[in-house]
Amino acid sequence: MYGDAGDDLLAGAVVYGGEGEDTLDALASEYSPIFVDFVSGEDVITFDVTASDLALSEVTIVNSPPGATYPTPVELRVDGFVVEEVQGGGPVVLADVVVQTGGFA
Ligand SMILES: [Ca+2]
Ligand SMILES: [Ca+2]
Repeated sequence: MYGDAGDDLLAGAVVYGGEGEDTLDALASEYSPIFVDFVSGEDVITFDVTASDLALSEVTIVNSPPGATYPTPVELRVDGFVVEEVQGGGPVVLADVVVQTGGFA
C-alpha cells in the first residue's frame, strides 16, 4: 500500500507512507507488515487493541546493533504473548509507537 504526500492511515503487508505523518494500523495488517519508509519522529506505528487488552499490552522494540541493516522489529505483547509485530524500515523508538483503543477517528 502506498500513501501520498499527505498524512495517511496505512494497513497491509508492505506499506509506504510517502511524505507526511503517516500511521500504520498494525492490527488491521497482516502479521509482521513492513513499513518500508518509516521515519522516526514523523510516522507512527499504532496498535489499536480491545479495551480489555489495553492494560495487558506491552510494546518491545528489538534494537538492531550498530551497523545493522534495518528493518527494526516492533513487537506487541498482550498478557506476555506476541500477538503482532511490525518491521520498521528504519530506526524506531518507543515514542513512535501508540497503543490505543477505540479505533481511528
Ligand atoms: Ca503520506
Ligand atoms: Ca511519512
